[in-house]
Amino acid sequence: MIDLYYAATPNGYKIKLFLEETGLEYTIHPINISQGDQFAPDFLAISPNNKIPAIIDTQPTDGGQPISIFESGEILIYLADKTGQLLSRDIRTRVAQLQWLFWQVGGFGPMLGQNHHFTQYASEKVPYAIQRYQTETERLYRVLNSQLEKTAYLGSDEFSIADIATFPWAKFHEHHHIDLNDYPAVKRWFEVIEQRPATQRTFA
Ligand SMILES: N[C@@H](CCC(=O)N[C@@H](CS)C(=O)NCC(=O)O)C(=O)O
Repeated sequence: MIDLYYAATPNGYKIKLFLEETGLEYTIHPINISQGDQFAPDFLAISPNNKIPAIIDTQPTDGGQPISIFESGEILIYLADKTGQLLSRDIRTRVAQLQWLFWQVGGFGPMLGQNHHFTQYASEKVPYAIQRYQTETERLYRVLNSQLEKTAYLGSDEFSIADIATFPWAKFHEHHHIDLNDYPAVKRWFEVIEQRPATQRTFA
């Protein structure tokens, strides 16, 4: 059983999407990040960086005490290893998939998050910041498009946790002023993942 500490944000959706894909049993514990739940001592004990998502695996494969994990990239790798799904065992494919997973957690997520912040939430309009993050967002979409011209999914022709990490951010492309028609390979990839039953359940 997986306890998922969750809010309906791109980083939260990643883990829900994995759990829906694999059928692992899970319970959602909502964390209201607008009201400050992420700063509660009980939550900080699991997620010291005060961010969702976090999980507790109450039945780790070693049969020992529950394991708690924060950081979406590590949660996805842990769950992929636990289930033997959605991360290749082939060394070369695994490298390709993991480098795109890290590309997402280190770039595509944080930069698009800054884009959302400065274009939608900031109380003050800061043209320099808006332009900086919009330019970087478009660059990242070009990088994504170039890769998806070469492989069906991120890093390989197999759907993996790299796609699971990236799709929930691309889902909000309109929020970061991206027209997918300008990125045809991303559009093709996006539409294929959008149709997966687990994706439909995750975003229902
Ligand atoms: N690097 C973290 C980022 C997680 C993150 O940014 N979570 C946001 C929601 S999408 C959050 O919890 N924000 C609350 C806060 O910053 O106080 C991960 O990949 O798990």
